[in-house]
Amino acid sequence: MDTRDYIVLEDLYGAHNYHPLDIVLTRGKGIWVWDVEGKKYLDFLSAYSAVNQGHCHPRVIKALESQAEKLTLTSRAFRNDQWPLLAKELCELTGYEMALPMNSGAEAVETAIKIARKWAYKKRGVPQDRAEIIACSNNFHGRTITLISFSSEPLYRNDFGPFTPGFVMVPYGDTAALETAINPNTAAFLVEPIQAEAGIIVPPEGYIKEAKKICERHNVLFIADEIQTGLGRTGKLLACEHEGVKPDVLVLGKSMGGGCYAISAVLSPRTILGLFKPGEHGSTFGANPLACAVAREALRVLVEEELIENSAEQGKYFLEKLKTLKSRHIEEVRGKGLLLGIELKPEAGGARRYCEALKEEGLLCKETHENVIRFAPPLIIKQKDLNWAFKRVHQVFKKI
Ligand code: IF1
Repeated sequence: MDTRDYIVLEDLYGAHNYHPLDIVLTRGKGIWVWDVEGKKYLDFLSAYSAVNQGHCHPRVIKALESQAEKLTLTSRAFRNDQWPLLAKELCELTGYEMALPMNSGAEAVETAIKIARKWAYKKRGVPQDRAEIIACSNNFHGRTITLISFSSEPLYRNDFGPFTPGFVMVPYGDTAALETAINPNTAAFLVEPIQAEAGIIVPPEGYIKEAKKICERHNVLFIADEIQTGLGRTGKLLACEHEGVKPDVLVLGKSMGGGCYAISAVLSPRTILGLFKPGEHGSTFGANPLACAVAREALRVLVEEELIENSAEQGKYFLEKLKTLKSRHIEEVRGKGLLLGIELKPEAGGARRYCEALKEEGLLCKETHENVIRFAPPLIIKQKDLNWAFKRVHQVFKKI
């Protein structure tokens, strides 16, 4: 079977909820992936930051294999010997007291919302069923009905109502609007430290710090969705660290699973997650020993291979290089660590054709919305590979 055959099959039997680049990948190693024709590409997307450790990292795969031979799933009806260790290691790494494991990012954000509501009723004295969560315009937190209920993107919402009530929207980057939106029923403020999906939107400097202060002043929880920005992506363990902020509730996902297993988590002090009582929340696959063994190794790799430091260093290097691009089509180059984007001018004809052209040159990246090309290579990437990538980017901008 060749590329065409796979595409025909997928389009015939698979739902069309995506518009992928037309390459069919079959193998990955480190920063490289290969398609079914044997053509090699540099992965400059990392499955939206889920593959921070690189494809098929030998240590992660070894952890996966050896755990798979021992025990894979118990459900939470019984305990297993991996979750306690992951819980401890994750709390020690991030500086929190308690962790709650889920599978997908969306589930973890839903979990954070549930516990914020319970906290509001038990600790803030909000009347039952009146709790409000403040979220930001252009947010992306996942695809469930509740999460799209406060999306400002019509594509994610239209035709999927009715929606979950209890959410209030404020413009991203606007602390005055946040403070105005807070009222006696407010439970939490939910925010991405950098809005990745919205187009690598970096908020004004000091925004996260000021927003946290406002939340403290009004006794409102500050929930950071670091599913994409966390675990080294922006050059710090957590993107909130850039402003010295420790969220009350932290949501992690994606590369926690080392690029090979879905696992996510919510972290907080005991005073918050400690409010969950047995039976109030859970998941069949949450904290399964296979996921936990993989996550433990994925986190060790992140620290021991100094991927956070590498992300900071290489990200700075690549951003400087991108800034040397001379093209009348470029509006702005921005980002932190290895979460970078090129925003094109509206008249550039859209980011998609740039991604198509980069693919032809062997560099895989993805547009976000109309006009932003997103770059997010695995955090193991070295300078010489960035030079290789830059040559391709440079060529494509020269050609188009
Ligand atoms: C898709 C986007 C990225 C996230 C943040 C929660 C979630 C995500 C900050 C939910 C997920 C993914 C979802 C994936 C593509 C990707 C994406 F373009 F859609 F928006 F990365 F930018 N919070 N982001 O980025 O996590 O439930 O998916 O595990 O929907 O196609 P999930």
